[in-house]
Amino acid sequence: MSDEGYDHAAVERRWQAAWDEADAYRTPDEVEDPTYVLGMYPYPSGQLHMGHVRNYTITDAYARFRRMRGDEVLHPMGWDAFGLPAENAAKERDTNPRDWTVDCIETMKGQMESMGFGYDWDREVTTCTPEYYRWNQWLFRRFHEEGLVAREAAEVNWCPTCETVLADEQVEGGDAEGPGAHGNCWRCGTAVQRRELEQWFLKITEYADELLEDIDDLEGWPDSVRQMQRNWIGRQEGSRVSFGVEGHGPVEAFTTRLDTIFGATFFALAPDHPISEELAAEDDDVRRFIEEEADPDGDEPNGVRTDLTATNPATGEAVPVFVADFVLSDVGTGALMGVPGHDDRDHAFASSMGVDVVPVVAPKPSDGKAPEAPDVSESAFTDDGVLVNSGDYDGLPSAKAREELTADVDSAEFHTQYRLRDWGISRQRYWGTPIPVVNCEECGPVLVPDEDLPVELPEFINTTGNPLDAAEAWKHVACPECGGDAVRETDTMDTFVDSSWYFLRYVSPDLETAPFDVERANDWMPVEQYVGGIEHAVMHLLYSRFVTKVVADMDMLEHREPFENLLAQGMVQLEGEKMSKSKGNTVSPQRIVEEYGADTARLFIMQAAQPERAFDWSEEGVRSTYRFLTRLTELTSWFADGPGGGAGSGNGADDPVAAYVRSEADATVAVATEDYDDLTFNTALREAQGLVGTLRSYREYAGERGEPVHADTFERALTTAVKLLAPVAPHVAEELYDDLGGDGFVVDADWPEPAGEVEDADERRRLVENTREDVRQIVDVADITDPERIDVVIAPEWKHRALEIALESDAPNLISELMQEDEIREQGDAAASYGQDLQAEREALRPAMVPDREYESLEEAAWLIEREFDAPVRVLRAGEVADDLANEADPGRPAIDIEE
Ligand code: ANZ
Ligand code: ZN
Repeated sequence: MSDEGYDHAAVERRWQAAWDEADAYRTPDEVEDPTYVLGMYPYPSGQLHMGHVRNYTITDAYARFRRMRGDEVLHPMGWDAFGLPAENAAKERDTNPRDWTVDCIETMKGQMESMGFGYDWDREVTTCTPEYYRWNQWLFRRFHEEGLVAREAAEVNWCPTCETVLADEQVEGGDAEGPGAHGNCWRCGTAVQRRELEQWFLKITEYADELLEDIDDLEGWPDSVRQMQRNWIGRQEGSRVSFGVEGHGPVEAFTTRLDTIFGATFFALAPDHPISEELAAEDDDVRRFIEEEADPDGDEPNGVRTDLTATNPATGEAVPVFVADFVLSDVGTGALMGVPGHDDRDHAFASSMGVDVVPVVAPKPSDGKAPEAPDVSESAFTDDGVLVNSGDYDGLPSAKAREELTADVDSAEFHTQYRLRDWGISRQRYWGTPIPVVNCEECGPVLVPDEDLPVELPEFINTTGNPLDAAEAWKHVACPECGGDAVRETDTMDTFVDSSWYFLRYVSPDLETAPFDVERANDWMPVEQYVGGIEHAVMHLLYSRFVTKVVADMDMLEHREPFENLLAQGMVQLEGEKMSKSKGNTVSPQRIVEEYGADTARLFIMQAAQPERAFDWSEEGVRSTYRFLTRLTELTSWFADGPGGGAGSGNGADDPVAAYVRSEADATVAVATEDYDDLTFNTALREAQGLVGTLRSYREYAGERGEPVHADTFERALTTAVKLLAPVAPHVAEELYDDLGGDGFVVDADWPEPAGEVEDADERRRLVENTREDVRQIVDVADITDPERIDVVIAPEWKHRALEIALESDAPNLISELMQEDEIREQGDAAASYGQDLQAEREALRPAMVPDREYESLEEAAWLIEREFDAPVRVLRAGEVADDLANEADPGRPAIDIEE
């Protein structure tokens, strides 16, 4: 506990209880202006970490901001409660995943409450409950009815020692993703094998085009995420073309560069292409390559020459056939035509294999010249160009050649290829949604009818394999179709199924007749602001987009995209490294809450950086945030107990110092509101803290002069600062708002509005800042220790006029234009010299305020200069001083005269 700080623990306890009591975060039932703000729900690991705190502080602050601005906000929270870690933890601790998960949820919920997140807990969604996962099963049936479910054999990781399927995360060492994964079992270290199993797929590829095209409309998403999704879908326009392989007939390859076919001097097959596998049975070299050497992740392309040749359909020539590891079995057809003259990888491969390299595309020649074949002996020429060495096609541009060749070559046809694969949702483990299928000997796989849903998980059995396989009583059922003996599907669904629609469940979390209420979903959706980690940039977001589109096609939703705006929050780091349990460099949110309070933790995180950026945790930063809140608390008590309590009203509305404070408050509101709107909380908070700083100076200044502060001004500005901080530091804001006599909760209060003019706030601030900086410079350069008096002189009218002309004019010679004005010409040399300055800085000129407004602004800010330099300040108009002093002043940059 810090004894120098405010009593954060008491404040936070008090307001959390008050919010609870008043049900302050209940979502309104009737909504006119629906705003859905959502953070990605967490996996209930049992520990809230700083990444969570950052994520949920962002959504919470934004939700509170929108609420104070008068919007009706839906801001729920739930649990991504299925998944492997719970199953592993249960095995280790000899408990069951349900109890373990429920415990973790309880702990984390408590931690979230201690952070002061304003959730509507009545809408809590927990995916491991039958009330939730029955709708996964229901949706699976609907997808099936729409023809969007397929059952196919697919490979899984298999540990022969543990006799169990392993998730990719359970395979250690090597690259465990995708086909060809290799590595060792995480439990026993045995080399992992691949096994084919019948699995269920959702046909996301049917939506590939729409998913791709609609990315263009997601303007509220970071470009990086949009690009990652495009790449993941990976649409490529090209051609399929067959090469006749000796003894095997035509073999298809995919190419985006059919224009290069005359340069296809080899043909290559993936190691697991059916022909490669056939060859491996007879040819030892091929077998050895496939089993021992092939490394799809290696830097160098490797391969083995087979005894076969293939016929290039364009040239009619026989080319050698290789089995090569850079040919991927799950890309295109698993075979490619190798064009070393125009593809880098093919070039590297051909060079090491001694295959011919023939240039067939030349750089586009300049007009009238003949194309000249590029030198491809050292490296490939990979751009489009004009065909050479290509028979009748010579001279055609690449694009045109692709069209013509695809039409002319018998075995070629246009083909659009995707990188995206159907979504395999089968997981051979217990802690997930049972796939609602029964396998009948007679009828094959039969879907469990709606009225028998949910298919509930049986009790957990602690075994090495899939506990559902061991659940004999649960497994054996009558076939829903023929009534005969049948066995349940023992696979469960990928947990990405749960998260692909949970945002829809929040709109009607208790609905028992459907996954969500259509009308409410139409009201609340799309999520207006979604916030989460960049690690979900592809899968979770893509699956959610897919499910949203399917549901829309089933007439259950009017929206085709789930998330309008997406913020991917940056990492919380310690000394430049991502905080993570495995690195052992985490900072416990709980400790920070105990020592400094949730408000300090939230405020520190939010002011440390823009939310998208990574930032470094700093204990010193935390302490300084805490000191700020302590000072604010102290300032508020001083005011509430003194001037705010009616002790004195201070100088009236015409006092320039009070006027300064009022315009600062207004400017602060204007800027901070825009920043909140843009989710740049760090700058909004800097503004609010700046205003608090101004108020503290005001208090001191008044105190030094033995005058009271102007109570109305002070109260209004302080309340403004408190409200601007409220979304981020809600507990202390409630406390101070209450101290200041606010009505009800600050979370329900109206967002502040500027009371006066804020249009020239930027210029005003710049003027004051520049002036202060100039005084500092002069004092510094002239080594003035004890100034007697500081004069600040406004630029003469004619200079203002000249600046105006300079801003408007596009005449090449600005000076002669200026000299047409009598008022300026009369100034002689001074005018010429200022004209030259303007001409020189023409691009960078900014408008200045009119002289009267400059005068007024500097009068209002003079006290700041007086305090800083401990000398009286006079603000003077040009006419009040000698011409040469006045002429030193520019608009926006007064002249300074200091008397020692
Ligand atoms: C001939 C060719 C000539 C190609 C040329 C490219 C350049 P990118 O490169 O991303 O546009 N390809 C086809 N199937 C493949 C597989 N199973 N594994 C690895 N690579 C494969 O992707 C398209 C190109 O990838 C295709 O076009 C093919 O090489 C290669 F000057 O065909 B190309
Ligand atoms: Zn049957």
